Amino acid sequence: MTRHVCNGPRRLVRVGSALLVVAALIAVSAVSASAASSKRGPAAVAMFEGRAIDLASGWQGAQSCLVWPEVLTTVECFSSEAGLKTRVVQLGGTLPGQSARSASSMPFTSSGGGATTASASCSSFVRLYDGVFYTGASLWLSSRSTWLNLSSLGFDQRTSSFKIGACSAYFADYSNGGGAWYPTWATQAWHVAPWMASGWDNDVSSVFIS
Ligand SMILES: [Ca+2]
Repeated sequence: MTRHVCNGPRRLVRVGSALLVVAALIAVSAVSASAASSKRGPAAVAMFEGRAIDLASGWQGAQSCLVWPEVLTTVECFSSEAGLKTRVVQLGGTLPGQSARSASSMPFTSSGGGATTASASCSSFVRLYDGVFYTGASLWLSSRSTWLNLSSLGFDQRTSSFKIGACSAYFADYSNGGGAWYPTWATQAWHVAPWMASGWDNDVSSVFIS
């Protein structure tokens, strides 16, 4: 009597003990936003206390600068943010918070509510601060649909806190939107940040207001 002993090898395919983590799978969800980058940079020359200063080579004592090319022919700087606010009101602008009381209680915007009018400037400003908790020198920006390079404004890699206005924005590591982008969920309309996300303190080089 013969027995067939089937000795076929059973292969246990063992998955290697190391689990590969593919860190590069972090989806950048906002790529679809059409970013028509323009090489047109904002003017580096600003008016401060009656004289022209070159922002790219330092603010020379100015504490707050207003970049509003849709209204002003040059950038204007002030010795305090209060002075800037007075100027904005004088020019017929609205200060953030004046008409939008719901801002502070809305850390996120609903995905369906992206209705913003497509004008050249946002109805309220993106405000960047050199210090945490909105202290130190501040830069107010309003121009939409173009990358604003902060180096030409003397504010490259200085942002340590910020307030977004009525229009969502993107912050980039390099000029013209290059390099990594600041977490886009954190720069939606009305978002404020008393300090930067990890790794982003004094790191923002360009800003896009959508
Ligand atoms: Ca800073």
